[in-house]
Amino acid sequence: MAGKIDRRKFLQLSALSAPLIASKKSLANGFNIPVSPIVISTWDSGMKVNAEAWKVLVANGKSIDAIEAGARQMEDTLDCCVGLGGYPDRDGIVTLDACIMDEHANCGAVAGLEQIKHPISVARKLMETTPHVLLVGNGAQQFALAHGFPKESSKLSESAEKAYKEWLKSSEYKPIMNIENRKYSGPFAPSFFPDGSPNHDTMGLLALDTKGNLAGGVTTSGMAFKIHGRVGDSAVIGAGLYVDNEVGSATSSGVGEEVIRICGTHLVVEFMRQGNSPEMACKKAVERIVKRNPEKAKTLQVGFLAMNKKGQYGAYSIQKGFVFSVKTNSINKIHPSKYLLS
Ligand code: SD4
Repeated sequence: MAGKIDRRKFLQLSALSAPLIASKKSLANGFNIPVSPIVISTWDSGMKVNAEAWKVLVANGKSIDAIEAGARQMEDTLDCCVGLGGYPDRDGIVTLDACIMDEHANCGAVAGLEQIKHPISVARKLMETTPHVLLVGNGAQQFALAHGFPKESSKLSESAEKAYKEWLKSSEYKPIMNIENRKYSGPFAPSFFPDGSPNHDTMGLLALDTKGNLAGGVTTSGMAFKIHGRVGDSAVIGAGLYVDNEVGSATSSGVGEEVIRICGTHLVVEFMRQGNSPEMACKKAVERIVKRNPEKAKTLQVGFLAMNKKGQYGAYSIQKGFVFSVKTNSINKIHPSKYLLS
């Protein structure tokens, strides 16, 4: 008798635990995980960025602090596309764009910032100490200097100088980028990077802390060989970054003008508000770009990355090649993004 009851109980328990087992299965794909803390970021370079952000998150720190720590890691790295080692504009000057946003919709941004190592921290300082949201060029630099950020050399990094000299031979502005990531070789490999390795990897990152608060940040040297004074999506709240603590957050990488045209990340967050998953929200934003100009889209790359309030995440890009990095308690890896055009 006791054996029978045990068996019945066992069967009842098995039935109850079936959904749990099923949900564990979906956990394995990494896309359906209600979890915090979590940090996700654009590109494979996001692995190191996530590791820095994670130190803050795992110590029950705030998502905004994790974002700043992660972005600073990238700004400290010698890289084609972020920080002072990045590729210059067509006048040979490195100009940096960055923005940051917290769970209260506080935000700060800098654009065209020269000779300052940590634009993400300048953006945060602006957010926290002034009523303003965006400073550009000289004004942004003066603000940074006044707040104790040291002025760095204007000398190009060795790789940036090499790339710039190579580009000067044609001086043609061709924003073909990341249609194939550096790990893949393909027909759309960027033509103006002499060693063939670096293409353009703006750093956008999104975090959810243990208190359930979202924050995000973006930092970049912008499109290589742009017109001096050009500002991309990475300094524009609602384009390169948007955070709504009730719904979710999104960031972007790719040709910034296309992202600005559709207020890209704000659109992604609104799609999530309507009940779409992060991946579907990103897909719909990508479709909006492609629908407006299908012919032009064939040679464009834009990728969106999003996370909702539950820590579920997803991405979508126009072309193959966009990847993103994820860090949770149980995941630490690079994901390829789905894409629209083949
Ligand atoms: C820009 N969106 O300046 C940036 C470039 C970028 O990966 O994302 N590169 O338009």
